[in-house]
Amino acid sequence: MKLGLILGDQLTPDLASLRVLDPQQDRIVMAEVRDEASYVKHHKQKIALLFSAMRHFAEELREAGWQVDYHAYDANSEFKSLIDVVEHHVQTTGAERLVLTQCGEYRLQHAMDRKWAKQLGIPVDVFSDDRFIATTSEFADWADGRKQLRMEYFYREMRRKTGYLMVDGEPEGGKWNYDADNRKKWDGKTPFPNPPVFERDEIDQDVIALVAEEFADHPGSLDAFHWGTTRSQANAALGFFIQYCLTNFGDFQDAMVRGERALFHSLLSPYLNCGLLTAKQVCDAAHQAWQDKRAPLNAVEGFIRQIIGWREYVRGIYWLHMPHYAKENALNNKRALPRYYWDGDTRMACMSDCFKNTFDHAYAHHIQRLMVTGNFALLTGIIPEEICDWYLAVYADAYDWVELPNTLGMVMHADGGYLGSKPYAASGNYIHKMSDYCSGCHYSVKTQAEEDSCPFNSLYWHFIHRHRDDFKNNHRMGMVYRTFDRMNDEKKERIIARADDLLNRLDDL
Ligand code: FAD
Ligand code: DLZ
Ligand code: SF4
Repeated sequence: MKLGLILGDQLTPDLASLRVLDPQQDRIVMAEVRDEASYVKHHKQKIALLFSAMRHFAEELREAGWQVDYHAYDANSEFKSLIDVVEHHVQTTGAERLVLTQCGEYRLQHAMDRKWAKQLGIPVDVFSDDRFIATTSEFADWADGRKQLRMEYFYREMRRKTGYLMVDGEPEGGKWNYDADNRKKWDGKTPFPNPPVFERDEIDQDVIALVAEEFADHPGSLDAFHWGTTRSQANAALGFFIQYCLTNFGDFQDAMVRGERALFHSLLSPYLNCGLLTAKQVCDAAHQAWQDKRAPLNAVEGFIRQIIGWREYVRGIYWLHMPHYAKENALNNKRALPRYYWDGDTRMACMSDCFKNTFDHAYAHHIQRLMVTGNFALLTGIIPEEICDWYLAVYADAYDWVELPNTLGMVMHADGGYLGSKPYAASGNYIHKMSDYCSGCHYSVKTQAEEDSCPFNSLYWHFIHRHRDDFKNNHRMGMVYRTFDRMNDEKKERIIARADDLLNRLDDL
């Protein structure tokens, strides 16, 4: 008899390990455990979503005829970690093998590979996670011999592999990428659809009460817990996105609007990452909308690229370069994460709105993460590990394999430009151009070195100035350095002095 362990982010009925197990003979174990729930201070909604989705999935498996041993969270349990639970079950059932699907975090996978078989005294079979479009070895083959890895080229391979938006081997419409059409500020007119709100069943209610009690000191609120926790709710969320959001997804992909939590984004990442939806299912639905002429090409291409491009690409990089990737700090950052990343209390209107979305919903859309909270951490030189732990904690979709390359590589440029050829550093001007935040802000986006000047403005030039040696040979940064060098000395000094002052009292902004 074999034992199959299903992790919280493996809630997919045709998971690789389930395909090799036999419901008649083998047993499944699933467990809510302290170690997984607290390796960072996960947002309350992230834990609630995972625990509830795990409990619903266990029911789904039982209905399909599986024998499932499920450990609900108990703070006083003698089992603190997954290996504790598995060891107990191996002993009580006499299982001869443990069967796993490759997991999403190096920390756990490493322990499984190195320690579990020895500790359990039985063989451990690990199957590749084929819910992804590319296997980790396929990515490694593609990366082999390339000096720099560019998402765009990998993405084209994935387009060819999947056939999405391909006509006779050529990209639909003649172009691979329609990003240039996807940078509009919101027009102030197109109405935002209200994201679906799901009814809570008994399982949800039990879990929400448990999380409120046991994880009270974790960040975020449970008041607006709207995530789906079953496969059918996740399917409904996908249907909602395709019907009401996809058409405008491309146009307003980079826009930000005060008080609007999702705009036309899909809110599907938590379901994709825990296995309630698969990448193929989501891309098939978007592709079908294009074929039925229900959504324009720039939107469908942009959406599919995020999934078969970015999502697969960051996973490939993660497995190619862990564990040393997590330790990189190419810009030699030394500053601690400011207080407001945890309490949300700041006079910067853009940051405040992103924090509110984060704490109320365990969500922020990509541009909020990249160009506001991420950009601020880049400009101020936050220690990569601190900002990475923050992103890993506060979002319902956060798992190391996807969070780390996005934060450490894309946002913090801490891998020395391996993932992105140029840092995504921007002044307040970018935020002003793409949002309505600045009109309601304590600071003025128009000035750089005054008492009330937008912090992003002087911090941007401070970043450019202090990293001249890091970027002076980067041809994509040439224009920026020329602009800086053309400023008169007095102006430069005032801007740098203003930034130094802000950096000295970073917690007070
Ligand atoms: P949409 O805008 O609707 O996009 C559709 C889907 O594309 C997403 O659901 C997601 O699966 C995928 N996607 C889009 N961009 C990326 C990307 N850069 N990397 C990987 N997948 C992408 N995404 C996570 O899933 N988990 C994380 O922990 C995570 N951490 C991030 C940290 C930082 C600093 C940044 C800048 C981005 C991070 N992202 C992460 C990527 C992206 O911000 C989220 O996937 C997206 O905001 C999720 O919201 P959505 O489902 O509404 O996305
Ligand atoms: C994120 C998470 C949380 C909060 N809790 C659990 C848990 O109690 N049990 C479990 O199996 N998985 C949990 N997870 C997801 C895991 O952390 C995730 O499966 C691993 O990190 C591998 O990606
Ligand atoms: Fe953000 Fe600066 Fe605009 Fe204020 S003025 S909202 S701090 S970009």
